[in-house]
Amino acid sequence: ANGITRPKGYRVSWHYNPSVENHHFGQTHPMKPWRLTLTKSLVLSYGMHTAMDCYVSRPATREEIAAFHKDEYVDFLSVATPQNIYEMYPELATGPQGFSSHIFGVGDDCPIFDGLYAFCSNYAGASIDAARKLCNKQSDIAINWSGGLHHAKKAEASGFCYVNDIVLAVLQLLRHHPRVLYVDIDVHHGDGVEQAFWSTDRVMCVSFHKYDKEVFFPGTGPLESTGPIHPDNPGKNYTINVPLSDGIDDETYDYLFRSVVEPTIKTYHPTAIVLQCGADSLGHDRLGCFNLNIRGHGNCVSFVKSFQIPLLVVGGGGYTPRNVARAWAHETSICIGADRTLNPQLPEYMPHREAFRKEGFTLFPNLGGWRRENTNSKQDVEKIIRHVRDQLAEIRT
Ligand code: VJV
Ligand code: CA
Ligand code: ZN
Repeated sequence: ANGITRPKGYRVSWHYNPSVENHHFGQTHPMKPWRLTLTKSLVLSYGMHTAMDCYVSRPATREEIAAFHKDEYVDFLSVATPQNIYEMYPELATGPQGFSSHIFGVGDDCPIFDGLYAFCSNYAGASIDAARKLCNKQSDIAINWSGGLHHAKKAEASGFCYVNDIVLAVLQLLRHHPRVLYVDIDVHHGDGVEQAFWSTDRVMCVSFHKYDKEVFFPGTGPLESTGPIHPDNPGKNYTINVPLSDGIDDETYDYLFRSVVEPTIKTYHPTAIVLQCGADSLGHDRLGCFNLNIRGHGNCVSFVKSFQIPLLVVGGGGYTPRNVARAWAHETSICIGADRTLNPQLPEYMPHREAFRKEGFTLFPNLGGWRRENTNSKQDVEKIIRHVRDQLAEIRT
């Protein structure tokens, strides 16, 4: 009745465990699992679940998490609670104002909340499940909107991320795939994934992000940061960074994305791709500073999909929940080939419809153009494209 059918010739799976919605970083913390509730509401109300294989994912096991993370850190995550944390580490309570602690990275950005380990193991389990569906060819595109937490390090929480589900999923893909391409359109630099695969040519990491050292988190990812410098290190040139300034618009981003991603795929020949779709690169994001619209953001998904290479799609940042949900619902429709079928007006009857009132119940509100101007000049953009072209020429040998 809504015109949504299974895609022809390929399979899409959706991996999700609604238990992730029950966890809260804290009342005023910008990371809101509510965005996942809204995303699910749109996906189901449009009937998009009927076009996918839908799996309730299981929590990742301790051993699966320890495939990347240090044992002591996994132990810590699995036992820490808001009640026992100060007993275990009294120095957390006595740190300087607005402390950023060095105890496994916990602090204001990464608080210890009730159910933290259940939250982490569930979003990680969904990414691992999704990767396995791609490995055994039961899916061509596998989606986990609750994943994409790209800042987590081996033994350290960072930037709202505790367990790096992307690294865990890539490790799964590497069991069957010789080369994995990672593409990250979150407004923040994908530093945790970059660091994990810094010294290998089996994973190529590409991140587009706002870059302003010392000012914008995490402060890494300049254009010149392309892997280890030593000529014998296999990771040399297998990292691509696209540093951007405030206000980038759909047109500029689309041009840059195509100009970087197409030659990268044609040079590297990945056998699987992981796309991190952080929605904090949209205009009007609470933490971001770009001017992308839902369609501009979604164009990145369409473009990557067009290469028809097994694709893992994960979420990431996104701090204006209703727009995150719009973007990820639209991108789900792109994955199943229904983006031209969906009614841009939201379904008449759906849970939480009121959350979308402000912009008039449309999937495509105007998020670009006027809040801040595009400070990325044509010269900046061309310099990036030249740099990437020269870098790719080095690995062709
Ligand atoms: O900029 C930072 C680090 C500080 C120290 C901690 N204070 C709270 C903020 C400044 C230097 N952290 C960033 C982290 C961004 C993480 C992005 C994650 C992702 O989207 O890439 C992937 C999921 C940052 N920006 C804004 C905040 N933190 C922030 C944190 C809060 C907050 C308001 C802003 C934490 C708690 C509360 N409010 C109550
Ligand atoms: Ca990024
Ligand atoms: Zn982000």
